[in-house]
Amino acid sequence: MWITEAMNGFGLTIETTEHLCHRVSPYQTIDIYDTVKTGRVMLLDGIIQLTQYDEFAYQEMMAHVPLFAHGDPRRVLVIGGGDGGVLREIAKHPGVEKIDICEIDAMVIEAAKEFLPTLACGFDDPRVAVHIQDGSEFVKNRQGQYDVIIVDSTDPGGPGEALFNETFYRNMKAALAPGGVIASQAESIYLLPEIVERLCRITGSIFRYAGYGCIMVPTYPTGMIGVCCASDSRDVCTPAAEPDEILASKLRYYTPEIHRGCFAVPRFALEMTAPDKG
Ligand code: SPD
Repeated sequence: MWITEAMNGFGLTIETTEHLCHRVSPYQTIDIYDTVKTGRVMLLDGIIQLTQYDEFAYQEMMAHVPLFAHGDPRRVLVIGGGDGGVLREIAKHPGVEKIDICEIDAMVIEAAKEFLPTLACGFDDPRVAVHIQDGSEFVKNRQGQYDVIIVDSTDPGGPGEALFNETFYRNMKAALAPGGVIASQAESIYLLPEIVERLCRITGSIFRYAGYGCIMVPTYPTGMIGVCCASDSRDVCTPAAEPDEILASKLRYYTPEIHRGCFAVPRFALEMTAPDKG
């Protein structure tokens, strides 16, 4: 059986072998399939969140770009990310002391633990504390608590809607310690250019430094997705630290060269991703 994520006039189709899980949470539908070529695939409300074939690209970039842009992160917050993949990547940094994750949907975490153990292993790290709550509420009144905040959200329109507005970004900024860095799932320049533009305008007007980084992910419609990274005190496009040999041996996508290079966007996307200081 073939399944298709249909989005904004595009479709991404994957051949499956078995429907392992279909659950309906208070927030969304959760589906996991085995596939012919791409390992297991997880969909929320019919939108592909990850496949085991290429999830490393997204999770590594979402985690290591902001962590290495910061250089010495100790306290990290993940908003969303209930599959655990971003946690797994953060846990590779021995200097990180505390990892909070705020996921609105406990059933996503349960499904990942049951069917996606290579991602949900991120929850096993003793530094991780899980908060089941709306991330846009959680981040309020946490002044100066985090070195890095990562927003691993679904697309706007579902439970992630509140994670795409300016108030949320202002609250995240307030929750950062001096030197802090944020990174958020920033959609595709081909698929959802209006969302890319919105996020770049918000981050560019709130933070001194901001950039849109491209990530190659063949199982997202249009084959790519973005990470929006921003800080008031660091040029996020340049890593402040680099992986040592041990950490580098655990990575398949992130390199310091990819970190610098991902922020170079194609000519047609320059205006769309330009930080607006207005
Ligand atoms: N268009 C889908 C974007 C999905 C982003 N979140 C993926 C979660 C993987 N940890």
